[in-house]
Amino acid sequence: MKPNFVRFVCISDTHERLNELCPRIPDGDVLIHCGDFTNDGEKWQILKFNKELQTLPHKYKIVIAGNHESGFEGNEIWTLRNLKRNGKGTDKGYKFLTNCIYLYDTSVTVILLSY
Ligand SMILES: [Mn+2]
Repeated sequence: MKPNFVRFVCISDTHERLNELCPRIPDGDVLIHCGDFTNDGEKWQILKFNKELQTLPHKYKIVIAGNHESGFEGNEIWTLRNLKRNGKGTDKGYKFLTNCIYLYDTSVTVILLSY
């Protein structure tokens, strides 16, 4: 990592296997997880991901939900889901993401200070 540069590291589709992938994720200033960190959005899956996120060294961690994070979308009509996803997920599951900045139809400004 060079001084006076910002390194973004973008990942997605870790599907409950972030812990296995952690050693291969490069360090950086901002980690962006572009969704599908779970298979079904179940609470235990979210908590597992949240715990594993904490082990990564990035200064900022930004996460959005993917289609596998069932229940994250507030206005979702659960009866329109396909059978495989029926009954799966966690209503407002994002509230269990305490080790990152969770974005949904919003943005964030991060400030990195160099010394
Ligand atoms: Mn996927």
